[in-house]
Amino acid sequence: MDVPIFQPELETLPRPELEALQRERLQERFGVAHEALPELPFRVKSDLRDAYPFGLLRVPLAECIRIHASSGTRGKATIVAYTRNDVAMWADCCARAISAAGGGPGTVVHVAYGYGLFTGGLGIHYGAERLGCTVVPASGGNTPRQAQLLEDLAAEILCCTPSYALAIADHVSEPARLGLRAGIFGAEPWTDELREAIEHALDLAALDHYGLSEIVGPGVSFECLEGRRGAHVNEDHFLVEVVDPQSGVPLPDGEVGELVFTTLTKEALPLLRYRTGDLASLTREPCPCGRTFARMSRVVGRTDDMLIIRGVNVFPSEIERALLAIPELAPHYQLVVERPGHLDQLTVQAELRDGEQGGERLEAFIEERLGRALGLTARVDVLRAGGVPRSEGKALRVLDRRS
Ligand code: DLL
Repeated sequence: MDVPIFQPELETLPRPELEALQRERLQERFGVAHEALPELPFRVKSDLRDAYPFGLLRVPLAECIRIHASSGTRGKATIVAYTRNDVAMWADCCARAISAAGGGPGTVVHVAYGYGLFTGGLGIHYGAERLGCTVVPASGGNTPRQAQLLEDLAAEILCCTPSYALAIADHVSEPARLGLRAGIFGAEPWTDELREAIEHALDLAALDHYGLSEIVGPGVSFECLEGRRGAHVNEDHFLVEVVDPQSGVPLPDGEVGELVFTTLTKEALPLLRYRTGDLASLTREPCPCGRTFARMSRVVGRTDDMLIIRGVNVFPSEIERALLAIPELAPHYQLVVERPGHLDQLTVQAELRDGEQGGERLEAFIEERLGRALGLTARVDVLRAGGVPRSEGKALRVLDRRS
């Protein structure tokens, strides 16, 4: 496979040079020596909330050309701002990702991430323009029309949340009639099992894409077509650490912990050691694509989305993996947690594939499977095809009705 690299002089920089560049930028931006980093305090989301809206800006607001906000699904939204240089750097980061998905000048890129305060739409859009692609700014919503546009305009790359990719696929009868080659999917957790389901439903290579508004938006890390085992962190702009979520002590490569980022080039809203709440591991092993940037694993969970059900720790991703291994089920589900009396009750709402038969035997079988995978009793409701609500952006997987 020969996929061009957008900025090879940076993306394939030998690691000693890359690390020297990081040290230099850390010193220049924050006056901090790299060795001193593990001793420094963390920044957290509440620092941004407390400084709402512009308390952490390091430049006058008049020098900012763009405002975005985090989706605010976990409390009040946080405001982020970008200088002109920040927007240009961000576009480069997203252009790298699109290039790694096989995009280039003239590639039709369909962006179905939401446009607006959410960073997904405009972030990827600027990256695609930077690369010289032909961008279809579809945004979210009107799903049947999305499917029609994909076919009519022959987009080769689809960008949206993985759950929305599946919702679009509901309206595609013959995936092979679309010209899709790759998908850039992120903004929410997903598993390799869901990757397979999407690849099958849309006949494309599905790539993971990670980012968060506080750091920049999309473009923090991206998978390449050749590797497809972890997302390259744009390490010339974002220094990444993985720390023990309890003690805050940095962990070695390969161990799962909380991702912490330091922005090395951002002007408007630089952040030193920002704790993301996202759990993943890192590897610096070489990748067949030639990029030297460290790769992060999939986000396996969040420090705050672990469900504690009757004392048992459960990550929604474990349930996703168990459900998607059952051939009768479609890749849509929702988890409902209630406390009808004194005890928590988890109900897993799964969905039948078109043409499959449900019934009590299937439900009992799934309950048994989940029991073995999670060490926990869950009630299972198998809904007819189309029964689980579809999302247009980030899927709402968990309805916690306990409080
Ligand atoms: O979701 C930015 C983005 C847009 C990323 C488009 C990728 C594609 P926020 O709304 O601030 O920003 O949400 C950030 O979403 O801390 C993770 O918990 C989660 N997240 C983002 N990408 C992934 C991913 C955007 N690939 C929060 N896998 C992050 C798992 C992800 N979780």
